[in-house]
This record gives sequence, C-alpha cells and structure tokens, in this order.
Amino acid sequence: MKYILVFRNLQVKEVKGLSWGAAAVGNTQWSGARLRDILLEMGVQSDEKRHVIFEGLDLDPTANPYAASIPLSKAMDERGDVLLAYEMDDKPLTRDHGYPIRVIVPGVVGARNVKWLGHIIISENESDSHWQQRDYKGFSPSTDWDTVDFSKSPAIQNMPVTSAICVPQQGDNVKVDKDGCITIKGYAWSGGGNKIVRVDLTTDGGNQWYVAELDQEDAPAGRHWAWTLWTAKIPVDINKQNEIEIWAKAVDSNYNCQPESFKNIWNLRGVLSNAYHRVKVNLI
Ligand SMILES: Nc1nc2c(c(=O)[nH]1)N[C@H]1C(S)=C(S)[C@@H](COP(=O)(O)O)O[C@H]1N2
Ligand SMILES: [Mo]
Repeated sequence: MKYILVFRNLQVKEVKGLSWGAAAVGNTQWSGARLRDILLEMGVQSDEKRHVIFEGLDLDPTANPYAASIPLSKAMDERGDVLLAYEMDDKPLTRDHGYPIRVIVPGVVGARNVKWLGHIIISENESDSHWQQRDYKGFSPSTDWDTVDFSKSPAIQNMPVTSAICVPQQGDNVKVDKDGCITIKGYAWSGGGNKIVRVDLTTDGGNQWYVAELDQEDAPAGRHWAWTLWTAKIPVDINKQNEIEIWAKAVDSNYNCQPESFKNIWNLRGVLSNAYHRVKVNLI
C-alpha cells in the first residue's frame, strides 16, 4: 500500500503556514495491519455518523497530544485501505516516520496520518484537536485572520488533484536535443484514490498543449493511492525564445483538473494549493 503527502507553496501573497514548495512529497510502500480488521475483531460496526480519532504520543506545549480523526466509514471501508503501519519499505518505521506504529489513511491529507500512535477512539464527534478544528481547512481567498470562522469549513480529508514538474527546475539551463526537443519529468497525484488519467504541458501559456507519458501502478479503480510519474518530450524553438515557462496540469479519473491560478484559490493557511505548476528555464 502506498500513499503520498502533497502540499504546495503559493507565490501570491503570504500565508500563515509552511512554505512546502512542490517537494514536500513522499511515495513509499507501507506494511501493517488493516485498521478495519482490528475494529471488526473488536466488534465495531460501521456507520455513517461516527469517527475514529487517532492520538499520537507526542505532546504540544500545552500538553495535548497530536490528534486527528477520519470518518468511521473510511476506516471500515474494505476498499479504503486504512493501515496501522509498522513497516516502511519492508523495514521497521524510523522514528521520524512514526515508530513503532503510525496510521496510513491513503488518499487523505498527511495531517490525518497520525504517527507514534497512542490511542484509537471511536467517537460520535470528530477530533477536537487544533489540527482537526482550527487548521487544515480551506476558505475563500477573501477570508483573512480577522474574519475566519474555522467552524464554517469541513476538515480536509481527501486531497485535490495536483502535479509538479521536477526536471528541469526553476532557472535551469536546459540543453535542447538535436531534434529540437526538451525532456520534462514530474509527478502527479490525486486524493481519494482517484487515478491520474492525463498530464498536459505547455510552454507558450496554453496555446499548444502536449500530453505526457504516464508511469503508474496498475491499481483497482478508486484505489490509486500512489503517485504517477510522467515524462514528456516537447518541441521548442530556441531561435524564437530562449527563456520559456513550462506549465503542467493533471487530470484525474473524475475529470477534475488543476485550477490555472493560485490567486483564485489562495487561502490563509496555504493549504490545497494545487494550481498549475510553472517553471521558468533558459534554453541553451
Ligand atoms: N503524532 C503526530 N502525527 C503526525 C504529525 C504530528 O505532528 N504528530 N504531523 C502530521 C502531519 S501534518 C503530516 S504532513 C505527516 C507527516 O508525515 P511524514 O513525517 O511521514 O512525512 O504526519 C502527520 N502525523
Ligand atoms: Mo502536514
């Protein structure tokens, strides 16, 4: 089972959050026990109302543990693949990644993947933790810290579709092939187990689009937890311009695609920032 954490930086206006850039991302293989099996063994029955709260053993400065919750229905879903993981890449978890046990909730924002797991609580309510109630929520671009009402937005669970250009990087000098092309590589991912069905690239602000080759796992529909790697060979005309801006956008199996600009999806915490990834490079 694989999962990925995706957060991206905004270059619109400052956020009170973390500047992840396009690189705060991981894709690895997790092994462990299915949470569903453990809960069934304990006689827990699924329903549409309750939640599973996970508490870590780490305490914040006010002595509260890190905590988050997911709907019980996700935990009990046979196709939800929620795991109590004790291995990463066939080795015991490292301390930083949650030794001895962490929760893996594939398709869902990193914040619900509680590390150093201490308690599992079945509850009528979501976790009342700071991270569930007053963080990791989306708002309108016009909502600011004076007007925000965190009770008005749902906690982020499934993440939106996103992609990033990894090669070349911003400011690189890129050698044009003999055949007049450059090669571009990156990743794409969508939350909720949605498959990446296409990645489109442009170097002229969207007049001409090129479709990338995809490299992805052969997962069942709705269980595409891992990232998709992509490669595209794109023709460029070095005589016309020697500085280009490459844009990438991914499309998932719901035919949702990334929004064009960060400006229109800006939010005060800088989360869910899945606009087109843009990289400026020099052709040589
Ligand atoms: N116990 C505990 N679990 C936690 C956190 C934490 O601070 N404490 N941070 C969460 C957040 S916000 C993220 S993005 C992921 C990061 O997991 P990683 O270190 O494996 O990348 O862990 C999550 N689980
Ligand atoms: Mo996070």
